[in-house]
Amino acid sequence: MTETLNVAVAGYAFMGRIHTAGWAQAAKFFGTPARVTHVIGRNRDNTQAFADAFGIPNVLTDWRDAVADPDIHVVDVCTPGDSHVDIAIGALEAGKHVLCEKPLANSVEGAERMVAAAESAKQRGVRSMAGFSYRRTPALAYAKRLVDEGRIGEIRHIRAVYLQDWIADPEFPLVWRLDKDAAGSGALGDIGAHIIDLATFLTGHRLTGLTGITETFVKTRPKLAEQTGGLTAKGSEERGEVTVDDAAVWVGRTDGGALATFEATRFAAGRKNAMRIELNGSKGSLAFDFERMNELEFLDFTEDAVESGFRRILVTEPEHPYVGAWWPAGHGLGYEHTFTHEVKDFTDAIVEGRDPEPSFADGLAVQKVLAAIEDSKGDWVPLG
Ligand code: SOE
Repeated sequence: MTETLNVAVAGYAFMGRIHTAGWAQAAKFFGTPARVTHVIGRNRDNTQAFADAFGIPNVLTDWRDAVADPDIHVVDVCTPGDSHVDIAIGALEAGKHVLCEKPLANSVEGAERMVAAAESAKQRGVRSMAGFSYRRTPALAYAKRLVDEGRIGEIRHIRAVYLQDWIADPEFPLVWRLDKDAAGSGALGDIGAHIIDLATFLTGHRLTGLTGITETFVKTRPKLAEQTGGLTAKGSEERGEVTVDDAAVWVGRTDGGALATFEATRFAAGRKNAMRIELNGSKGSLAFDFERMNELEFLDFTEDAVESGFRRILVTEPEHPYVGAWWPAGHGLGYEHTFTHEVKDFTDAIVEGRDPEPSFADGLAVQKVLAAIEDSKGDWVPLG
């Protein structure tokens, strides 16, 4: 029988919360042999309140205590980017399997150190994975299956956008996601990272070069008085400087011969979590929008044009990836399910002794693209 893995989740505000829910649901719906035994947060009272609400037996205020605890097998890093490198490397060196939220680090150099630690830990059977949760959206996992089966042929265009509007109000306060030291970059790393990863996941292509520009529309904002939720906060009277981008656009070429265009913004009024990707190939097209996450559009270009058109596939059948473990056909899934699938896949890989995907090296590849976009300022930047 597989030993149940004890998981310590670092962070509890938004990602820590949803990962914790994911671990609990994975055990229930997929029989995943893991449970969250510890939550780590700097503020003891708030962390304890979270632990009480989510039924977590132990609270730690320093990640080093988790790393030193022989009873903890997995560390799940859900903190802001500025602590990823230290926690992940500390945990890997102590022999803990590590799942780390995206973007992997706040710099290429940090991500490289994490990859080195992951490679060395791998020799000792210790696994690591970057948390690009959208790969585990059933419709996107199914889209990948169609691409792999050659249903859209040679890919010519990758067209991806990630549109949100939660800071479009210039009076929205300076939360950590708007602070370069804490987050590394703005919309670029927070949501742009997802579409860079997804484009590679779906097509297998990597960018060979790009040109990009970024913009910070609102330069100062009220300083943070209180974080009231994952993406909500109250501001104070005092104002401070926004040190990250509000939006980024970039275009590139891929090693598979495609042209790729991307846009990431938190200023698309009315778009809440519109992570959209369209692929156009020689034999067909696929289109997806996370705001309709249970649907996938597919156009079979080999059909007679007179009757062909985009068909809307409801990705809610038990035969679709992950879906069979949930509800009867047609009943649909939500954002949180992607995290359940993520921790399930991560644990399966640990138990089966193989490397989970996406790896830290995949996370580093995304980091290099992010850095190239920031460096580009409209110039062409080749990617190795
Ligand atoms: C905020 O922009 C955010 O929560 C991202 O940090 C997540 O990665 C994304 O899934 C949803 O939006």
